[in-house]
Amino acid sequence: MVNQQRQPICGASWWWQWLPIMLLLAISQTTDATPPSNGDWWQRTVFYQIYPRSFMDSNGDGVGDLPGITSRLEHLKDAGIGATWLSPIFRSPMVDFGYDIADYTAIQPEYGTMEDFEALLVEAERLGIKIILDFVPNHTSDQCEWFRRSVAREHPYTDYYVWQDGRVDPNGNGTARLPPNNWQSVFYGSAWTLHPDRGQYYLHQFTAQQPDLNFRNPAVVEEMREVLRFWLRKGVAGFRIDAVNHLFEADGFPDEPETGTDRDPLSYGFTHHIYTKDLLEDYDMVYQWRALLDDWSRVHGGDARIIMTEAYANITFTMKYYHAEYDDEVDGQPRAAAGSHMPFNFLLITDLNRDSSAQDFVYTIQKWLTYMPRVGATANWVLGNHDQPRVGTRYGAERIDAIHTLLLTLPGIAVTYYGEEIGMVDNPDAISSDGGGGDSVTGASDAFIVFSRDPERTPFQWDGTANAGFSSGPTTWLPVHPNYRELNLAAQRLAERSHYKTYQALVALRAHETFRKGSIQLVPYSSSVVVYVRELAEADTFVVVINLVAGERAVDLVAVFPKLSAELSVASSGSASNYRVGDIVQADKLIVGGYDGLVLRSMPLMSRAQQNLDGKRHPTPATVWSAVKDAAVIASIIIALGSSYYGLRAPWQSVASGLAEGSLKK
Ligand SMILES: *[C@@H]1O[C@H](CO)[C@@H](O)[C@H](O)[C@H]1NC(C)=O
Ligand SMILES: *[C@@H]1O[C@H](CO)[C@@H](O)[C@H](O)[C@H]1NC(C)=O
Ligand SMILES: CC(=O)N[C@H]1CO[C@H](CO)[C@@H](O)[C@@H]1O
Ligand SMILES: [Ca+2]
Ligand SMILES: [Ca+2]
Repeated sequence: MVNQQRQPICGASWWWQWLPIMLLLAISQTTDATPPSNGDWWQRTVFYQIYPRSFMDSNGDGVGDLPGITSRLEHLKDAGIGATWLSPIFRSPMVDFGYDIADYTAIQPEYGTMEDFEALLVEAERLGIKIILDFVPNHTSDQCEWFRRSVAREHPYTDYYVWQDGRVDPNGNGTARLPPNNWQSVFYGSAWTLHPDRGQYYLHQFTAQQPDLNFRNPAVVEEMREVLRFWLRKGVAGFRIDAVNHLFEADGFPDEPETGTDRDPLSYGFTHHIYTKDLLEDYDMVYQWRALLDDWSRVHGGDARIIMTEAYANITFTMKYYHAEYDDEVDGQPRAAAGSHMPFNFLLITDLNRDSSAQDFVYTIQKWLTYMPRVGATANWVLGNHDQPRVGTRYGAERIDAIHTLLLTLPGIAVTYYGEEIGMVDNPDAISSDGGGGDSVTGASDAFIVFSRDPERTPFQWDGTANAGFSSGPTTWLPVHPNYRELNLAAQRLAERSHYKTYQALVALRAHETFRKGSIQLVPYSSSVVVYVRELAEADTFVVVINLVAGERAVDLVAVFPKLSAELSVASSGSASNYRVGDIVQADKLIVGGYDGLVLRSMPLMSRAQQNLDGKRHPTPATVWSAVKDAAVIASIIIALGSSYYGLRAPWQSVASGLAEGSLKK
């Protein structure tokens, strides 16, 4: 009787037992079919944004500068960072702290000289750190020589900017004029300002001191190309391009349709920006700049020069920056154009915060991976910048390590804003401070800039000495956060565990080939726990467990990832975690502490598959059950991922190729 009952289970079980192994083989085969290369330098490294005013002051005037940056580049090396992009360092009246450029090829005097910049490049080269510059093509400062000459209608500058006559005011006395149309500035108010000397209105999508360049004028396009060449000759590794989706405006300057949701006609939300944002010409300009950089690298040799693009746009628009494929063909191949290496992914900033659930995290991360082109694209994750509250302020200081665990173990490139590696938080005192002009564009109504941006721009906290070691002067341009005596780099380097130590360890860990090339499967384990597995054939498998809430949580990882080894070793943990690196945990009964972020290492896939094949173990009810769960989970993942995007192949296959190392090679 007992035997009769067992028989069918064994009979039916043979293929269940083999299913996971067949799937494992399928995975390894698909991975072998497209051997992942080691990737280019920019696909392997962590990028770090330096806000030059706030990084390090070398001469005691309270303002950060280039020699200051040079003196502290060792810190980036120590953290494991391989590239940094500098917010604008060019000559500027600083109405928008350097995003209003008066001379694209001169250094702002308070930041130093061209020699200082060259010295910075030399030191960066010595340390193996790439320097990326901020390129602000949409507008210049109204103090720019080009603008002065354009106002005076001096050839060839007459049409360097976007000039229009005013409209006759229907309620006026006949000479009164109104702005040419209903377009608003991102920073509130009409996008048009009348220039009395020229008697015409000029367009400014940002502040009135930032007149938009006229990209429909080929001379302007060529000027900007020359700016890129100027800095390439100096030896920079590429450019981060600012506000790239505002470059072009529609011909004929038609009124924009009203949204109907915002009553204030001067507010940016009053209209749909269909004629001033995300125009097709914007993408084309990026493809042209990419071609310039690729040509440069071909002619001059050396590592690829790269483009990072900033555009707060919806996901379909953002993805178009990666590359274009056209309907026609060239030499029998579909005509294509490469674009941005990194269209900035702001989803961790715009779509998630301290109130987000595990489902929100999984959905948001999956969103980028789902919309990203399947080949020739590398994912990127931007956690912060100078326009956004800091991570500890947005997500809560207690989640800093957990969020860094996420950032640094997702597939693709990670971008860190200065100070986040030590868990700096916003300094609310910075709002009221004068700050040498304060945040001139406070009151901005764009969805992404709500309050003053100064609190997240305060000086880097190097140590516990006066001004946090940032400046030897009597004052600093923005007040140092009062928590600097406890929260500073020197203290965190000395401590056995700290935000910095966690960050540094994660950066080192992500050099592992599984993080660089492996697939990802994400699961909301519960509403408060995110888990995902990163795997690559013949390499270690890693599981990441993020607990978003204060309470301890019990997690049965085997229930969601049946192929894991029974025991896992801790590869990284948060600075307040109960676990230390090297601790062994049970995959089926893991207790994860409040706000902890854990990276756990499992045995490599292939060796386990091999063991199973060699061992020819007899199926026990446990192995049968685990195989059933295995199949059920895989089926649910296929359903979850959706067959239209992933095709009808194993989900692993397209996820792996979706991670797509390799730039769009031409
Ligand atoms: C007409 O109105 C404009 C603007 O309100 C004003 O500057 C100008 O002096 C007025 N002209 C006459 C003739 O009243
Ligand atoms: C992005 O906006 C465009 C234009 O409004 C629209 O066609 C497209 O569907 C949007 N994409 C998403 C994902 O909402
Ligand atoms: C994140 C970022 O760089 N934002 C900038 C976008 O462009 C405007 C105008 O140049 C700046 O004010 C923002 O700081
Ligand atoms: Ca200084
Ligand atoms: Ca523009």
